[in-house]
Amino acid sequence: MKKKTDVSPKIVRLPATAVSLKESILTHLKYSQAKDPSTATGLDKYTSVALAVRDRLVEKWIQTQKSYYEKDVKRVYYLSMEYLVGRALSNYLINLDFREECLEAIADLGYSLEEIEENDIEAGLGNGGLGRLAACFMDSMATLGIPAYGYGIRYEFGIFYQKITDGYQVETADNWLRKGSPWEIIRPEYLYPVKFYGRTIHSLDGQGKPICNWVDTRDDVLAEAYDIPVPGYQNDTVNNLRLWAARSTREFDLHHFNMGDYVKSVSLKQDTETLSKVLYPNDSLSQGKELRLKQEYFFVCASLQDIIRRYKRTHTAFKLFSDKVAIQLNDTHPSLAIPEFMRILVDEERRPWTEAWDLTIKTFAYTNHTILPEALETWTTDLLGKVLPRHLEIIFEINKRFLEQARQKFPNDSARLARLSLIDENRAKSVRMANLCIAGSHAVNGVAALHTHLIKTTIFKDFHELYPSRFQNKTNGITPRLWLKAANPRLANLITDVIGPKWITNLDELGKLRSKIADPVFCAKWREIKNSNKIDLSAYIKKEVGFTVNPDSIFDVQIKRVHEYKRQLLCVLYAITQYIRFKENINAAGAPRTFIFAGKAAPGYSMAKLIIKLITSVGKKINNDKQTMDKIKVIFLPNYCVSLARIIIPGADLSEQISTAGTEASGTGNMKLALNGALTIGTLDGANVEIREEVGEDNIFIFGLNAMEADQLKKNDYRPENIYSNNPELKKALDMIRDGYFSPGNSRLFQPIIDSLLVHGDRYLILADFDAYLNCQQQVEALFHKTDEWTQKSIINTAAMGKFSSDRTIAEYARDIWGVKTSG
Ligand code: D6G
Repeated sequence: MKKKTDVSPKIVRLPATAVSLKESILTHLKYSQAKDPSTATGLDKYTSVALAVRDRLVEKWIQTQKSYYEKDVKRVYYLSMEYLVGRALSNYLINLDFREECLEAIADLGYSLEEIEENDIEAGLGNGGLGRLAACFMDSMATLGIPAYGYGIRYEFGIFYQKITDGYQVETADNWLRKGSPWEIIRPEYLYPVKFYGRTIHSLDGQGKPICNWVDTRDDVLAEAYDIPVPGYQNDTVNNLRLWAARSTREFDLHHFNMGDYVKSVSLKQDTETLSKVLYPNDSLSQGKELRLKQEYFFVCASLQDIIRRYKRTHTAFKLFSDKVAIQLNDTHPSLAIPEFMRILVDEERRPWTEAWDLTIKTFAYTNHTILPEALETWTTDLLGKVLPRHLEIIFEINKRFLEQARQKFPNDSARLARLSLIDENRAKSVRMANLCIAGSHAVNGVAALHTHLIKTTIFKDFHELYPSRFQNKTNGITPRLWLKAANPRLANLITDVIGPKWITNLDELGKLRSKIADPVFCAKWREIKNSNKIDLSAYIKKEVGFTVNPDSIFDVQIKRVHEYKRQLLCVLYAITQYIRFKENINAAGAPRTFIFAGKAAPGYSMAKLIIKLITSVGKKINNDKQTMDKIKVIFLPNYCVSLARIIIPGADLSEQISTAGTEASGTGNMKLALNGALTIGTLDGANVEIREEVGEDNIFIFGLNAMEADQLKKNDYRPENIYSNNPELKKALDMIRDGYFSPGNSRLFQPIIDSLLVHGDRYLILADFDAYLNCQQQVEALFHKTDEWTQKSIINTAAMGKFSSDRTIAEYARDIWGVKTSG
């Protein structure tokens, strides 16, 4: 028999060439997918490409993680309930600088790029801005070489898929994992128990010290780790995003199994696993549901066990913990990490309370994302005490000690202490999670300058007076890798041709484009690119919703979650007014306009859903009106998501950022659109204020009440009905909605919208800002006719976006909050 020769295996670093990649793809097609080219489906091809690309990440991934241990670095842990990463493949190809080679390999193999992309399902594990911010931050942390970890939940169903049926939003489940994901690697060795319910027993230990046991828990689950690589941009860092999936603690429930009820025992297993089943589809709205509370605890409990396990690999005592660990809480959703960390230190590690609390404060930092009262999380003490009895006791103890300290600073001020308290004694007694976060963190930040000012002077005024040095601003940012290089290759290439590629990791470099505004050749190229992008977007619109739009019209874009405070309604009212003007005199109001809306509404938020129905109904009427159809269109594109944003944003002329001043904490869509050369029409809200500072007031359209004026108006005698009566154009638009012009056969359909404005006080001051908004749109019209000037302003907008790179934001967190170095 012929003897097999044993050649000692050598692992070679896989070359990043098209030839080698092609070979890897074919290897994966055969050995991972068990297919040959004649039987390979689109999914097989995609998976093989993805695995071949992933292979090229793996060595850096292993090496990065190993070096973190070897160097015993300080690690940053970003705890977020949401990560809206979008499609993975193109991200990876950009950051690995591997796109061209990959396209070549795909072409050589005769695969269609479209087919590959179609199978690259977007991971929509987030609702909107907050989740997308977490994804941008992961990208920047890796790019800046920060030893960072993202922790979150591996929802089986991410944000719902939005269909529009008969003009209404219809939600369908987003089964993103149905065909598996080649990017995640299961780590069954990291499996942590998470307990719920039960009761506490207090006693004394052998040395007479108090001890607490949490016993009789039920519905316990296990958290199982799935790792997703996060590469930096063309560096050797590959960080880890670790998402937890719920697993049953008992593969079989013994009782039922012994009774012979096999099916029941398996279905009980299913029940406990529902914990990581579905993302709550609410943005800026807290609902107080038990399952949500359990999700929040599930993920922080697993994450803390993992963080401590990793710390203990190189350290025995907790003394150095906060020198080696920084934990950032993305909003209050992970706030239970604070009492959980205290529980571990005090009950399990037997550390004294004061030492534990000191470590907690040094370790944790909290980002606030909203001042809307309905979004601030509270949990009733009844519910929290039932689900997590020990944690409620710890929160009470934290509160007792915290209020004692506050009382020393503010003696005889019981009203203030009631406001500072972690417990709201009014209404149903409940825990204020934001207060818990501020008490337990060394740094609290808002996400734009105005927002930070507002939290310091309104909702957290008392806290700011108690701990002035804890409060900081960290204006949000976006990653230029995704939002310019990947989303808008035409523009990215032009920019690189002119100023070189440094902007990709140093966005301030874009400032160099300012010198080009006087160069007519460059301006012409800039304009051509916008036009090409608009033509692409028009084709997408035609394909998706069947309407033909004019690429020469102003592409007026409002893309974001649908929420009353964001005021999609204001924009629709303007669209109706324009329509009436065109109807009355077709040559009246100048430039043709295409309004483009996209956004999801929370499934339980009926007013937001009705606003979607209004937009689609107005669109249906207007888009089919032969008299005006060349002048005005109203488009609603279904299922807004990262992939759709990438299609719309490069083709936008005008960016609508028109929230009531004082309501939008930052916004990041405003940054994405301006980075791609759209001009902003907006209020002085969120980061718009800073965008104005950067682009200059001549290059942005600002209108309406500022935050102080809006607040004053609401406190005083605001009478929207008077504005309605006194403004004939507004009145006409509202009357048309009320009288069923856009809802033939159902004239009362939109009555709740009218009532919200005229009967219920117009909480978001739409009527108060209407006139100013229309006047401002007039200026937009006038400028759009001056093509050269518009183009110059578009260039200036892109040129001025340096500040809004998430690299800048993350560098500030690293320096001011986490105390870690960046490689930049
Ligand atoms: C990633 C990459 C893998 C590494 C692991 C480390 O999955 O190579 O071993 O992270 O995880 P921890 O042990 O640091 O949790």
